[in-house]
Amino acid sequence: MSGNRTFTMIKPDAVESGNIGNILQMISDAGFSIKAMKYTKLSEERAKAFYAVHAERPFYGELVEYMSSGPIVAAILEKNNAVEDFRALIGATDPAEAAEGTIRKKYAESKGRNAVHGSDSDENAQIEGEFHFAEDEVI
Ligand code: IDP
Ligand code: MG
Repeated sequence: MSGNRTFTMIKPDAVESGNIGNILQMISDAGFSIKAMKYTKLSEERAKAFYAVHAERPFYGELVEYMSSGPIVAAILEKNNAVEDFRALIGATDPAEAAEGTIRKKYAESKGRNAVHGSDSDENAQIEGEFHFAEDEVI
C-alpha cells in the first residue's frame, strides 16, 4: 500500500528566482499539507551525503555544487498517495519534458537546475525526511 508522506526541497535556483511562495501555493492547491518545513542551506558534505545514491553518475559533482550553492526549503508533506502524486505535480526531471502545469515546467531552468526535489519511494521519503528533520520537528 502506498504511504501518505513525501519529502521535498525547493532547490537553490527556485529560491534565488523568488519562487518559494509560488511553489508552496501549487503544493497547497494540490492538496498537500505541511508536516515539517525549514529554510536552510546544505554544506557540500551534506549535499554529497543526501545524493550519495548518485555518486557514480557523471553529473554528481555538478549536482553537489548546485545543491550547496545557496539556500533551499526542505519540507515533509502529507497527502494520500503522497510520493506518486507529488512526482506528478513536479513533472519530469528535465523541464523540457515536463507536462504543462507542473512545477518543473513552470519554474525549472534546466535538467540540472530543476526547481524541486521529490522522493521517489515511500522508503526514500522516510530516509530523506529523517535526513533533514528530528522527530520532534515533524508536527
Ligand atoms: P529526479 O530529481 O527527477 O528524481 P534523478 O534522476 O533522481 O531525478 O536525479 C537527481 C537530480 O540530479 C535531478 O533532480 C537533477 O537536479 C540532477 N540531474 C539529473 N540528471 C542530470 C543530468 O543529466 N545533468 C545534470 N543534472 C542532472
Ligand atoms: Mg530522484
